[in-house]
Amino acid sequence: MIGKVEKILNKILEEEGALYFILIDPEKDIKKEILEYADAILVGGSSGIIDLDEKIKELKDFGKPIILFPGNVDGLSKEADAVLFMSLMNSTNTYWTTTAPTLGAIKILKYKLEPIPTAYICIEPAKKTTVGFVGEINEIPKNKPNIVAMYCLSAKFFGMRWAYLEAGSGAEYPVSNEAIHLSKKLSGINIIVGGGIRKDNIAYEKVKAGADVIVTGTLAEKKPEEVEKIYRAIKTAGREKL
Ligand code: 1GP
Repeated sequence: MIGKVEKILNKILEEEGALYFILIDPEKDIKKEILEYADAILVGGSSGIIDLDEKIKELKDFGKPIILFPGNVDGLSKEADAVLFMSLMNSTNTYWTTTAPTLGAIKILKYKLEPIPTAYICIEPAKKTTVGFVGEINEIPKNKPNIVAMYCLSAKFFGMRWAYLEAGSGAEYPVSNEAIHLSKKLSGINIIVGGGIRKDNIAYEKVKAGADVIVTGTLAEKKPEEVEKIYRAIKTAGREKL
């Protein structure tokens, strides 16, 4: 069943052609004003979180949906609105494909969090980043866009409505336009792209290639002045796609 948050996201997508998610690592401090540019706030990190409930409460004033992006079962909070309910599809360890989400499921139910079924797919150079190490990935080479697209098709057949193509936080370069294009074309599900996106022209290209959502994380900490430009590029490309 499609929940309230997902309906909001789909509506913005229909009207504006693309979405911008800002990822907050609760361990790090950011300039909160930039959150006005986010269609949704993702909260998460791959390396353990303290005081998650308190951090999320502070973000509620911005009136944006707060979606958890859990790095593990401890990344859940009843203060959030929804959670990317993810399987790290190309992990070599079944803990990350199915066990962690299974262990988290009962808490999600009790906390009344809206699960958004999402395939999490890690692509080169993700192995050099935290998610690649922690998630024990079978890294998809950057020159194999067809494999990325096949994972997205598989995700669709599993009933997942979203796929997150991840190059890893702070990645040297982002997921290729071709991988995004083929994934969207083959699966038709909503494609989220993140990792290593730091410039507005790159965000623009990714949306034109087929990304429905662009995620930036590091930018909020290191170059908050770029956030507005990225937002504008995403919305321009989104409108051009409609
Ligand atoms: C990480 O894709 C996100 O999961 C964001 O990556 O920190 O490189 O923007 P960056």
